[in-house]
Amino acid sequence: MGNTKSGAVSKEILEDLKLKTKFSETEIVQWYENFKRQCPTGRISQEEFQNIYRKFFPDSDANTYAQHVFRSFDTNDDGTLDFKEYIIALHMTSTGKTTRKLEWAFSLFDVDKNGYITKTEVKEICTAIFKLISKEDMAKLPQDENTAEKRADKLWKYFEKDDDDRVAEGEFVKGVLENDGALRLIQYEPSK
Ligand SMILES: [Ca+2]
Ligand SMILES: [Ca+2]
Repeated sequence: MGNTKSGAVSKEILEDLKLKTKFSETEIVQWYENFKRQCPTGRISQEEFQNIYRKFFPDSDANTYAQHVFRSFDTNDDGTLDFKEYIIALHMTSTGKTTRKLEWAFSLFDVDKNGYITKTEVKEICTAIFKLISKEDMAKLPQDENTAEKRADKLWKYFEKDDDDRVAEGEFVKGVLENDGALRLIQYEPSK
């Protein structure tokens, strides 16, 4: 309702998004209308983003993980997600086991954004993932991955690096693509 004209997505952003994602113009326009309805300011703050995550994980502490995800999506580092960042995030996280998704996973693990992942960063993200895991799922974890440290150790082994080495993006993507075990450890999907 109201003035729909001024609320339309700009041609420039539209073209850019069509290029960067496989979404159609119709899809992008629809998402934009949705986005504007739910987020009239046109920007999602970290707090709003955390609130969204909390709804998906009502029985656990999603805050730390949500902070990391937010950081990985906020590509221009201005502390908010605009429509473009939001759509690219949607594109990267919804396309399954693709190189694109793994590049995003890499940026999630690269906490200090220096282009490499260290074992300390892997531990940090594993700790955040652990806070997401529900009590029920926690009880079902295998012995060798039932703490954040063990999960990080196990994941790190897939990259065949020393503890003080670092993993570049290509090595990360390759390591995860070649090992289903690694793919499972970089994420948490609730069992139901
Ligand atoms: Ca931003
Ligand atoms: Ca890093």
